[in-house]
Amino acid sequence: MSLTLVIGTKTYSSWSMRPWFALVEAGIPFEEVLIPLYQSSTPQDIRKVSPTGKVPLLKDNGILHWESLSILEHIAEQNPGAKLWPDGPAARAHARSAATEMHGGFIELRKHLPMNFRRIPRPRPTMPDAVKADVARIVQLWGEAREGFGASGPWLYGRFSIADAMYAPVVHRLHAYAVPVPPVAQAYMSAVMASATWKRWEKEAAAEPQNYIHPAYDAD
Ligand SMILES: N[C@@H](CCC(=O)N[C@@H](CS)C(=O)NCC(=O)O)C(=O)O
Repeated sequence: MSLTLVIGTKTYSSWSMRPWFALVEAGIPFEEVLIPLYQSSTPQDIRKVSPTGKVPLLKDNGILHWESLSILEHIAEQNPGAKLWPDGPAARAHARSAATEMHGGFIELRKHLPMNFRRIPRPRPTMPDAVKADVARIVQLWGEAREGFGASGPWLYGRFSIADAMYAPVVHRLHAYAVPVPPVAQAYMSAVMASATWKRWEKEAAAEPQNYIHPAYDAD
């Protein structure tokens, strides 16, 4: 398998982080191509390779995959040994539903708490009720996963799965905006942030050049 993953700036690109996280965590080799976001050339640079004008994109032996969850499904299908979905019908149903709920939802959280790996963790001055509702639903889902299916390890369903990749940027958001969460969610977040994969993304984001940085991102 010859894989190329096209991603955006690691500091900001939450959708890029998802398939990257799964590939690295599963030890699947790939070539990374990074297109910096928020540059004057960004829209045309992404359009050259992407039918949607968005990243991430995966090229597998010349075949293009777009949309983060579709990319993750392809990675899981091509790498059955990596076991990127949990075992058992109930855990799989929960994990697939939770991953899809993330892909299509939590709009308010995404809008008000954008991913920014350079942010020094601190709360926003105000937190809209709609964001609080998204957070409440997320911690409910994480609690169900951890308490119902997570006994074998620190990830949502014990072993690492695509659901963890889908929620990795949410872990960052809740941490970076110092959002209070229950102990089960906090323990899960600490485990994700302690992983070598997380630390690698964090280190590579911190090493991005200054001209990748969008000043408006850290306004409050
Ligand atoms: N639904 C898409 C969302 C992709 C997306 O919004 N990507 C952002 C970066 S995180 C992007 O490409 N932005 C570039 C732009 O809008 O110019 C997915 O799941 O991959």
